[in-house]
Amino acid sequence: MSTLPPVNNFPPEIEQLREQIRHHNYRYYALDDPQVTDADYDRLMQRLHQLEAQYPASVTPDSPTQRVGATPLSAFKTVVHELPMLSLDNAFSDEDLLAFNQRIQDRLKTKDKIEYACEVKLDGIAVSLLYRDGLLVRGATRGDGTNGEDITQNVRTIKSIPLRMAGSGYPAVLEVRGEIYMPKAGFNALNEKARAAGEKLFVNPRNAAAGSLRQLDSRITASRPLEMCAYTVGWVDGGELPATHSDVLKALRGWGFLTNRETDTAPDIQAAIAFYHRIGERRDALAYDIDGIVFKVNSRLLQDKLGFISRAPRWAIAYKFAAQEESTVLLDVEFQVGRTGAVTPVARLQPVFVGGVTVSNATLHNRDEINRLGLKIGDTVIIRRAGDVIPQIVQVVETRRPADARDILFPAHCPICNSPVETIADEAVARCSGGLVCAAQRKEAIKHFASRKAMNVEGLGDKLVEQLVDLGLVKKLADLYALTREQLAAMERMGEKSADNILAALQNTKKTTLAKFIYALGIREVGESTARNFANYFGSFEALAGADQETLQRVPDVGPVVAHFVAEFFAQESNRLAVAALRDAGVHWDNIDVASPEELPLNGLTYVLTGTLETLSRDDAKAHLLALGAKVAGSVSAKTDYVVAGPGAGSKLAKAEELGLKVMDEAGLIELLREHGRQV
Ligand code: 5U1
Repeated sequence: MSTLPPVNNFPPEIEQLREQIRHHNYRYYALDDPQVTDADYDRLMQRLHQLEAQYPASVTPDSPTQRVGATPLSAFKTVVHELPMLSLDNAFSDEDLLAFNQRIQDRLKTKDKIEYACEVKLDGIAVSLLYRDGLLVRGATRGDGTNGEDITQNVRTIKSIPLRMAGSGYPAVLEVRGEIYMPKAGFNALNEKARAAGEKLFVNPRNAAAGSLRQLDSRITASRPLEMCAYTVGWVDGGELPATHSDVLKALRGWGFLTNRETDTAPDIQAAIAFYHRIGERRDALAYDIDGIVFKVNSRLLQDKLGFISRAPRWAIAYKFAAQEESTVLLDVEFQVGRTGAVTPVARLQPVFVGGVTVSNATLHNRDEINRLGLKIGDTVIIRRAGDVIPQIVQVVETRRPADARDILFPAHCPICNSPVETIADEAVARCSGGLVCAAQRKEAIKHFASRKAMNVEGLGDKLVEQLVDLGLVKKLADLYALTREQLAAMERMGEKSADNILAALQNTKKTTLAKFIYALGIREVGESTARNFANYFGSFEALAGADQETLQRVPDVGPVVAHFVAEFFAQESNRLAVAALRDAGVHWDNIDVASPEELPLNGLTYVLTGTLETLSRDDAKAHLLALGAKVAGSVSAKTDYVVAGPGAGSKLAKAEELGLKVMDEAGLIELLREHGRQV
């Protein structure tokens, strides 16, 4: 980085810091390739804040410290777009897209293949950013395409929007257009916080982004996890742009804008269709919501020849994915009882096709959720099913409430065992007080015990567990090991062969690991990774069972709530007896030689697993790495040390290669694990 001359006798460090911070913003947002840690970045910002406080006259509007405006607005001013912000025609099938290509060829009087730029269509808010001589001077919403709202104060708070463009060679006037959106993780965290505070939740990331941009107080916008991806330019003056759309995007990246990574050029319409289907398969795994793919004729010369029809360009189209939200009717609410006795309301819906599947049930979580939604039976509701997420009711359409809509009444007694349902103060959840007297809780506890990540008893599926409990053959966990061939063979859809297989599976899985056994007990809030942490910390079951709450909280990721549930579990004699009965039945494991975390051989290293592992299951690979002290992360970043890539590894492997990270295959991982004494 160059050393800049002093400005107005202020210490040159001020402008140097600004340059450094802009450079790191560029690395982080435009290139997705940070060169410093978050802590180092924060230190630079802190130092700049400090110097600017010392030299207030040095502060310039494009200083990285000047993102948040101090005074809230009373209203947004209207902006008239110099060039209208267009909308897009839609396609809903491959045939629609082929017809679009045909229209273009016909209009251009050519049979030549048309090259397309392919981009994801982010589900956010379209915005226009105006730069003069590289400085952000205005941010506006699309509005009706002609008149938008001036949201300059708010867009300035979004860190992926440069206040001053990077690089050089940009036009004197450049209007950058794109989408402001809220990534899924930020949206979930925001809603979690709102839920905890008893506040209204946002319906989806798009509404959250829109609501965040519509704030008159930019400090609120600044607190929201928004990003902006540039996807085109509008008004340009005093400069030239590249000849193709894909090169315009590259130029924008060079000037410091975030552009979407899921972008490609397709040499013809068939390749464009393949791009749509490829992204469609990965839609749920993306970090943000998309509602389609946008195809644009790549040549800007051809774009000009094609022109516009009403408010949409002839040279672009949005090929939409299945909607993730639909409306339907709430027919009834039933109540299910879970493993820990939680009584959960479940919505029975008029079947509706949403997010690619037909949905007829949705969880309602708890009483608070029903109150928050203001829900009644008979209401028309909006269902959202994004990816693998359980369908949710996100909104009631109050204008369509029928006159005979009914209130939802929580049962005072358990629908399964008739024990009283209790609601503990400060807990949103209502619980059946029946404990293991309640067949529903017993069934869920046994299903959990036998499940893949717990004891992994193959063949002992949910339906079979339900029959065994209903017939009174299994009253407690250890009863599983006393089942006979005759008893099992007499169950529905079972023969002697299946009965033998289940008996063999029960025998084989008696030898387990300490972590799996702890997890299998189904202690409240003790998931797989917490169970693993307990096993690694205490080394033996006795040490865990005898630990007090203070000691329990020394275990990584264990706070007072988990410590309370664990201590409570072991304080109950019925639970101690249940464990003793399991041990009497032959369930056993090896204790672990406990080493302090710092002594573990992979302490401080972060691994990412991607692609298919053929020998180890992914869960086992993760468990082995964690046991050796490594961290296992879900995504690749500059902080990753090793990527373990199996066949079919996709974008994570590509990113690892881009970042120059060390990559190993499964054989390499197994060798490493064995070197450190793991039995694989
Ligand atoms: N990715 C992307 N989204 N999107 C939306 N590109 C894009 N282009 C648009 C719109 C409305 O319009 C231009 C084709 C003018």
